[in-house]
Parts: sequence; C-alpha cells; structure tokens
Amino acid sequence: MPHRLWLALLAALAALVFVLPSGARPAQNVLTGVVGPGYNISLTDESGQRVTHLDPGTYTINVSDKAAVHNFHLTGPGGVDQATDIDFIGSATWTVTLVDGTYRFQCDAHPTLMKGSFGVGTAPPPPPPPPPPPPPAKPKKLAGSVGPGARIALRSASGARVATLRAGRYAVAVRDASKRDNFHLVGKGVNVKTGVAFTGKKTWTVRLAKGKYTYRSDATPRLKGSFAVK
Ligand SMILES: [Cu+2]
Repeated sequence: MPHRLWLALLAALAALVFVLPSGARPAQNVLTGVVGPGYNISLTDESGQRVTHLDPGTYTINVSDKAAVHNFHLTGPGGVDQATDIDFIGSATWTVTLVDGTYRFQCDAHPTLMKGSFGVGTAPPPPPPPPPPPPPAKPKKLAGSVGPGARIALRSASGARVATLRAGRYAVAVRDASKRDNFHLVGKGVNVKTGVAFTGKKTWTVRLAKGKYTYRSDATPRLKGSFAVK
C-alpha cells in the first residue's frame, strides 16, 4: 500500500477516535417544564434532576401545563420571556437561548407559591428551596382523673402515672367523677380546672414549658400530684 494511503487511513482512524466520544454523547439541551395539576412547578433536565445550573446555549424546553388555573412563565437575560396561558392545558415547546445570568420561572397566578430559578454560565446556582414546613405536631394525650373516692391521678397514654414530660403541647382529657373534688392543673402558663361540684369530662389543650406542674383538688389538700417538664 502506498505510503500516502497509510497516512490517510491513520488520519481517518485518529479522527474517528477523537470524534466518537463527543459525537456519541447525547446533547444535554432538552429540558422539561411541568406545572400542575397541583400547586407545583418544576424544570428538570434529561436525567430528571431539578435544573439549578446550565451552560449557556440553546435549549429546547418541553412544557407540560396540566392545569387551567396555573401557567409556566420563564423569564431571564437575553430577552427570554415565554409563557403558557393560565387557562391553557396542554404542551408547548420553546427554543430558547440562555446566556449568563439568573432565570426564573413561575406560575403567574401564584407567583409566591409556585416559582423556581436557575443560574446559567457564570451566575451561581440559586440556593435550594427551603423544605416545606412540617405539619404541626399533634398534641400528645394525657388522662387526668379525680374520684370516685379520694383519688387523683394524671396518666400518660400508656396508663403510667406522669412523673416527667417533655415540653410541648398536650391534650389533657380529664374525667371528674367526684362531686366533692375537682381536678386543677397549674404551672407555668397553665391554670385549668373543673368545678368542685362538677362531674363529667373536660379536655384542655395546653402548652407545657420547662418547670414543675401540679394537679390537685381544691377541696381536699392531700389530693395532689406533680410532675416535671424538661
Ligand atoms: Cu398557579
């Protein structure tokens, strides 16, 4: 084989070796925007990850608008301003050229609830959104009782007499079975009681703080108990 042909073949092989790796890599330039059906809006990349930072370039954004009360509105540097209509349900495809800077997307009907942003190029990625606040904890249950006869108690849900508790909210369900005694719970920030002549059930939701709490009958001084809140 002539020398020149060998050189040409080698050059072709070298070109293949250098071209293939980048040529085989899929272009990372398709993004997916979703809004609805609930109060959610997101922009994700091809691997399904939330978009926080992108290289400058041209991107295809496939938007899926799943609610007639929300829209997807993207704005940012370079004159990018694309939106679906709020009452629109369906798909839209946008081609946008992203340059250095911060881009924002939101639902125009709920811009404080439904929003996101990402940085492009030299712009730093935005901080991750704060996690949703946890639902308020349900108050833990306590059972207070007075009577019948000369007895008074405060028990936990397991039935054990309460000696120590953690600070927090508690629902105290009291069963007052005595016409001569009452159940009176007192301590920091709490002062609740049944009537001495009263019999029946009462439930109080109280916030117990660190310190000592006592429960007693106001009619019979020796009928009393106490617990510590830590
Ligand atoms: Cu909305």
